Amino acid sequence: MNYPGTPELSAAAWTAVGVARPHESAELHVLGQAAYTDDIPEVQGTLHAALGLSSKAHAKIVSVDLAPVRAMPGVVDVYTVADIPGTNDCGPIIHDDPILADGIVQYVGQPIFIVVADSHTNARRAARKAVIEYEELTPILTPQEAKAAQSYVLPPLHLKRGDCQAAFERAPHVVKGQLFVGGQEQFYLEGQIAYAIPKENKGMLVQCSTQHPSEMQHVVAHALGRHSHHVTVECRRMGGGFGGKESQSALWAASAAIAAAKSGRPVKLRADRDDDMMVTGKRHCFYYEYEVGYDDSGKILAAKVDMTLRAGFSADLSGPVATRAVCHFDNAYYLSDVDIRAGCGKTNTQSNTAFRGFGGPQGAIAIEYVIDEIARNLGRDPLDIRRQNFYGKEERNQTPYGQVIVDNVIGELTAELEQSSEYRARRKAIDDFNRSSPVLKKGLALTPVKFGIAFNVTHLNQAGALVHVYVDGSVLVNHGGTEMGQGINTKVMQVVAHELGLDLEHVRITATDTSKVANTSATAASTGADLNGKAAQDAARKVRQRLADFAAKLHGGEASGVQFHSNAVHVNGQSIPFPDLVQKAYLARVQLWSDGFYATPGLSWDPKTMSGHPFSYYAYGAAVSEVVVDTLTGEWKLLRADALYDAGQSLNPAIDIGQVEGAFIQGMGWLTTEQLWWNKAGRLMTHAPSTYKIPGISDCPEDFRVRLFENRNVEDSIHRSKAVGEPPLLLPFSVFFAIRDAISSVGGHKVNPPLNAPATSEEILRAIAAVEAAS
Ligand code: MTE
Ligand code: LUZ
Ligand code: MOS
Repeated sequence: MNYPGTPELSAAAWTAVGVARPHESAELHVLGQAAYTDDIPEVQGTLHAALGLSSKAHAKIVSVDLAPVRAMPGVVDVYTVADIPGTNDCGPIIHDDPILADGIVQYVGQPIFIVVADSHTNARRAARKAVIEYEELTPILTPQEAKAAQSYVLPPLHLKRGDCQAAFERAPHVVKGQLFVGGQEQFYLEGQIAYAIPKENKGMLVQCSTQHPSEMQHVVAHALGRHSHHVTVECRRMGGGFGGKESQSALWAASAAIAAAKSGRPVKLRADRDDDMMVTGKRHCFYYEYEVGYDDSGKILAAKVDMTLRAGFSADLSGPVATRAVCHFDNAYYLSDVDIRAGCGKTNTQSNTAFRGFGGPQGAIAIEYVIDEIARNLGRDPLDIRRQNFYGKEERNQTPYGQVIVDNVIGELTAELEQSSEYRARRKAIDDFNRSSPVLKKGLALTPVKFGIAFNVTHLNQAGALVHVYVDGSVLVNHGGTEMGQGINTKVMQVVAHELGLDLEHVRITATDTSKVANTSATAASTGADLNGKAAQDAARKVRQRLADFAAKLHGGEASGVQFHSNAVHVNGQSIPFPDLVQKAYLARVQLWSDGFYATPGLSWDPKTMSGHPFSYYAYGAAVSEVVVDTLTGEWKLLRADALYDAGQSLNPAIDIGQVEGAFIQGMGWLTTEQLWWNKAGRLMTHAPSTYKIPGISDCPEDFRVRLFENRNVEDSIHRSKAVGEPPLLLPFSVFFAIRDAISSVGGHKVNPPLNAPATSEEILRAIAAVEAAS
């Protein structure tokens, strides 16, 4: 292998991590050459599948006539629950998630049968022709209805600390109210897809767009009544996952595999956008009832919240989502006496699932809403009330669930942002503007973020990797994480290149494959680079150690003195090009590949008491947003946003800034324009981009200043970096509260605008009317 033009650097100057590098597939992305699951060349004889969906929210199935489906052009076969060779279940934790409806349907969009045909279009046309008779049952659609009916998919969660009752009695002021925060569709650009190819002797290869290949492997094996070793799942990349492909790729993988097993032919199941939105779960909407006591300075003395999530018809990941919501209700604030409840309301809607933040955003926004109200009630700037309640460093530093915070930088980070965004000067300018502007009103808000990093299910915090050094000196890495655009492969390549002293172009990463690294966790909880980076580092270090031993044996000196940098191995005063040493090592029969493993240390969690040390560390951030609202139409615009995010010692600042920007805009969409709306019969009416509005480029602020906070992880994370995938989704709380601030100016900041999320134009007008009526 040729290593052209690499400058000779000293060991100290050489690094492959901590530097801005383009995404490993950036060029392929823009050239249209990056292969997604649907781009894999189809095997001869491939059939195409479509799902037949329930048209009722809650009903017994009286009869299903599939003859009209079979009679459609191109149809090869139709499969129902009776055709599933193994278990009819694709639930990730609790087994309440049928692949195909069995006698009862529980939401509009629930799959009842699989039709396979000679083309995608023929399969879709045929799927609509079934004649299904239902006996309707009463549906429960909203979290409020679920709460009233005590309809839950899991026992409610309860976290208590201190003595709320006594603290309320001491509190001079109390704020009490309700809030509704809507859900969100993941809207990955590449929809759900699986392509199942039968192999010899019960083998099944499933190419699948998934964040969780190992779980797809297990679900497919169960559905087929086979062992895990029969099933291989592979994913080179996703066109976005955002949590929507953590558990809910399973239905598609299992359906394609069932059809492939039954027909004996390769089967591709690609959801079109409407079906994808009708069938799969979304971010949970939350309904909150809160009561918070505080003193004259705005310090919170007692906080009580009861959250009800819309779980949908089955448990899916709602338990861990609710747990994360409970563990993020504190956000950046010390709450001495708390009583936090969360109930996963069972409703006749899609089974809600992971979405970037995983309940964290829903937990934290409630306390931010309350703090916003306290500030208005006291006539103070909300930033001052926030600061008043921040976690301390030596005291007031234990979370309600018992973890002591040892890495708190929220004070410094917020102070830096307050300065750099000129928060105080702009606050004054906005007050002046609003006094002379009767229709257009501006608003400003600064909101902080603290986000716990680790799966809150402890055993999931593990990862594996393989590093192969080939005889020509080129390196191939395989790890258990999946690439969904977030740049995990780029970061893992950097980590391996760093260990072996190579430039990035000598390292390549292959598709995630259950036959390479076994028993992997989902790429989720923002831990992908943390876990797989460490596992790959472990593997690379083992190879490096063998090479160092060999080099010292060959050239003298201590193995511990051998250095790897500048694409060469430096031993006893000599520099040997990496490929040359590798070649010699191979001939000397040195093992040039290795596995690696990592398990995050120090984690514990007791679900019964809801206490322990669930997070490895916390990531911090803050953002300032300035908006202008048209009080006659409810239209608004984000004029400027400043975000400061703590990525520790960033592995790749370019990728991390991209993650912060993307999460900010995605979170802004959740809180403003993206509205999920079900009709009275429980049919999701916003199931396409025509009716569901995600942010476009014109919604991004012209003035968008994203920076990384200078920091270093106090935990021994991979190169002292911090996770970046999810936490910045909470930064656009500042947009929501800036809108609320603008609305509040209509009443001279005397009345708390009752603003639910998403703050659509209609919701903004409703809140303005309420403020005017109360002023
Ligand atoms: N970025 C892109 N471009 N696409 C995605 O689907 N998913 C987010 C985040 N950033 C996502 C993304 C979610 S939900 C998670 S949990 C993390 O990436 C997962 O990747 P990581 O752990 O490697 O950061
Ligand atoms: N916990 C968590 C989880 O914090 N984030 C996740 O994505 C997750 N997924 C499954 C189970 N627990
Ligand atoms: Mo992300 S919601 O943890 O996949």
